[in-house]
Amino acid sequence: MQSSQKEHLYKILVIGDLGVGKTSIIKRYVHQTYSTNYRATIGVDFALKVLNWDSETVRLQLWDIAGQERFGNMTRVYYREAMGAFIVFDVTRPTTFEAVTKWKEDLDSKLTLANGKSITTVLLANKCDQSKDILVNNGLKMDQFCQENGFVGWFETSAKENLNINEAANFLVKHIIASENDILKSVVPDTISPQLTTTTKMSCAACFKP
Ligand SMILES: Nc1nc2c(ncn2[C@@H]2O[C@H](COP(=O)(O)OP(=O)(O)OP(=O)(O)O)[C@@H](O)[C@H]2O)c(=O)[nH]1
Ligand SMILES: [Mg+2]
Repeated sequence: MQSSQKEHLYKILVIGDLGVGKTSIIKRYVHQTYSTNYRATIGVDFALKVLNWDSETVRLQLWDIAGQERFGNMTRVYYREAMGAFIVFDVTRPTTFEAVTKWKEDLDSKLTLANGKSITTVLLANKCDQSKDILVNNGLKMDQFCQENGFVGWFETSAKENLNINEAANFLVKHIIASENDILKSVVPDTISPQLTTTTKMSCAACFKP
């Protein structure tokens, strides 16, 4: 029965510099469409993607944040309660890769999970249909960059040719579910510890008489 199915709702941020392809990636992922026209996002847009995940339902609430917001003060508001993020750059424009660490710092400084860790973040090297950038071709260097900067992984994507977008999303969801279990584990011991201390003080049986 559908009503007995477990459901997850995750807020996912999609951030990165102007024109790197955030909106195109989301449109491709959610609506299976692509356009060469560029219309800059103003503020934030939303999209919902529903996934069947084993026998459960995962709803991804995708927050498509305008590249120009890096220079504004609204990101703190947009980031609130997100569980995961994609940081996107354009492989044909090195300045958008340089901005990746700025976006990551902005995110980590404004949002942490209940266990104090930063949210699960995946790096997307988009427009890989256009250019084989030296940086991205050197996979080892990218792996190291991810490790040093707190990304769980990276993917070469193309919204135009529909490359690796589903794979990147599944990878992100898998890591979010793992981190959610981690948070639950870290919270439970705190709630039961007061009961443990009372049991050590049960030296006087009379105290427990009605
Ligand atoms: N060749 C190629 N072009 C792409 C790809 N993804 C996006 N584009 C093009 O890049 C331009 C910008 O794409 P958008 O998705 O609007 O970029 P954005 O990151 O949402 O930009 P802002 O909303 O301004 O932050 C558009 O003209 C797209 O057609 C891709 O994978 N390959
Ligand atoms: Mg956009």
